[in-house]
Amino acid sequence: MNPHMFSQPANLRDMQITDSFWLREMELVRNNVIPYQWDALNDRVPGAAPSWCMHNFRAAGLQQQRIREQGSQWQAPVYAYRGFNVLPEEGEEPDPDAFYGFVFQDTDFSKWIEAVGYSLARKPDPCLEEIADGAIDVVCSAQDENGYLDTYYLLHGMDRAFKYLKDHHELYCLGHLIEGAVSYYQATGKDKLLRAACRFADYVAQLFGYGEEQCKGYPGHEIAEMALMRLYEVTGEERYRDLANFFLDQRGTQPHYFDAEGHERAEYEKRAFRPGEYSYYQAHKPVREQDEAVGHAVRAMYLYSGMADAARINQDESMLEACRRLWRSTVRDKLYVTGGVGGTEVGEAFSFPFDLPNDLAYSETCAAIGLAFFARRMLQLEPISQYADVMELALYNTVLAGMALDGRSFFYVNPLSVLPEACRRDKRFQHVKPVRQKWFGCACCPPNIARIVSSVGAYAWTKTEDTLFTHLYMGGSVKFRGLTLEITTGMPWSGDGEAVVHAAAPVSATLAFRLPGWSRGAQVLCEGKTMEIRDGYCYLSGLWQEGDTVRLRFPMRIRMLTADTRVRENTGKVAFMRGPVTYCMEEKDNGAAMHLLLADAEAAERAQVLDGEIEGHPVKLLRVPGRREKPRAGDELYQDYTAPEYERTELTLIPYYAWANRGEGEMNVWVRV
Ligand code: FUB
Ligand code: ZN
Repeated sequence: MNPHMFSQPANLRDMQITDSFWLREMELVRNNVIPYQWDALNDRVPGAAPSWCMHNFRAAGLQQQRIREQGSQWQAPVYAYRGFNVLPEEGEEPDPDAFYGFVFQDTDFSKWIEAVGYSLARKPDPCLEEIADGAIDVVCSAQDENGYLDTYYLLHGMDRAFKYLKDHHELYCLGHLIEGAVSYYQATGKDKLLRAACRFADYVAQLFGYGEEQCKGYPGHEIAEMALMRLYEVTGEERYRDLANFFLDQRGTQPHYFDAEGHERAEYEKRAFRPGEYSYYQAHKPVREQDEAVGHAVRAMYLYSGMADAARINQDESMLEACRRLWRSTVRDKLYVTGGVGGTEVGEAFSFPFDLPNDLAYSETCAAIGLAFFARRMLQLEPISQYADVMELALYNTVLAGMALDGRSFFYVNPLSVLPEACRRDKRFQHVKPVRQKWFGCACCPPNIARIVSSVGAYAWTKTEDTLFTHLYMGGSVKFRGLTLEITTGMPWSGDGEAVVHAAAPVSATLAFRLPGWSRGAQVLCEGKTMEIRDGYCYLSGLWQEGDTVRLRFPMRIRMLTADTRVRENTGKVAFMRGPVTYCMEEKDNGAAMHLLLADAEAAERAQVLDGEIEGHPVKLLRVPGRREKPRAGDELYQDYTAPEYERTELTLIPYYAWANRGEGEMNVWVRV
């Protein structure tokens, strides 16, 4: 562990992204997704499942008002517990005082405001800020006098608050609230929401801890850990770091808190206690002893991110070791070639090593986002280019595939092979959608995309006292120690680019550039500086002056990849990548029955890269020599074997992130060879 190398993300207000690829995504989020999501949060999207999010905050705000007005006369309404997802009964008019939606519905707002904050940090917008301030007023009006702020319990009655840590999401709501509040504060300097988040965190910090009277529990769905660490870094208040450490250190210890909670719950519900399987929650053992990425994939990624923050902030070697092991398990054994994670729908979870089904994949958009969180935090701890390679893979592929090119519909699940008929007719595929959806009752993914896309610059650059790291290449500029580094690049279609220094006076600094793992013969060229290559980064140190130029030469070739043979699904198949972009075939270009298509063994050398356009969005297409196996359909299902016959053809591949933008059809990432 080398604390001298610990880095912090560059401030979004110190950078400008002008990149034609990422700026488009950011503008899409700013102009389409954020307003659309605001409508969704207010249940104003025709034909989409209602969110109930702002409804709940308004209802809880009204309740707070009544409490204030009626004082001790006020009688809390008694609503029967109606489950994890509360919906109005068939034909019932929604009750303006009641809670609806998932137990974590508040987080729709928190993720939205987080994206708004990042977007405002990039580009002020008084109109948007006014809407956001209004929303913050509504949210803050719902907060209890003691600081508690989760509308599910505020509206259902507080007697059972914090009694379902394993399955309900109060601490998850706290985590997202903190993330949103910090983002908005950093962008605007306005601290109303930050103060509300601190009050909620303070309340939780009083209740949870090692004290005799305090609760020994921790979140069933992680995120509070990394959020509290962030709150600590922003406010300097040690109690937030201590609370995060408490949650991490308690997790999975014996006697098991979830057992104790389960007994209490069973008694309350007058039923027998059912012992649980806690690996779903990554609580099967203490975090420092964990070595395999298991359970619900989003939870896992958020936990590991919090652990990486803790390792850095506490300079905790054993925590770092655990993070390294979990990283390796994730990317060595359980990562899709699209940068997605989570092989099974059962529990939205990781499966066993190398179990990476293409058509039944879960690969939730949020999990890929979580992987990028984890990767960036590992980079902050130790700048090793593999972390950035994986972060880039997740961002350019599964994260972007989660959103349509027009920003108006979304994928929750990101399969690597789709047969629309199977999605319609086979219940095993009910989680797989062949087209993006406008919104989801459980709308975790769309606002998560909005927040990561709006803050992508914080993944591109991190800095120490004397070193600025460029992890991802995107056009734009970033300020560092009195200089501005301006990058031009053709990414993701060309690896060549340039970084030019602007400085009024010479600045002594180190500029570190990642050598992308996908590039063979990557070169960073610069005159007059000391150069060192370490862990996949090129470090250039010296006195930087106006006009100093670093040339980036990252040859980009078509790569034809084969999987470890333990990935049973992919034996005899290949996947194509170019730079950080993973490709796929769509029925629209290749016809139906794509399982009969084969790529030639030497396809990578003979493939062509073509300029194309998908829904007005410029892309590079791949044209790959291959064959089509002649169909064999007779009277009998089974026949005596004869060698298959093939006809020559060319396969057309498009970037995976752009699939399903031209109607419904088959899609395959892995192709027979
Ligand atoms: O439980 C909250 C969120 O909903 C999870 O992160 C997602 O996987 C979805 O289950
Ligand atoms: Zn999600």
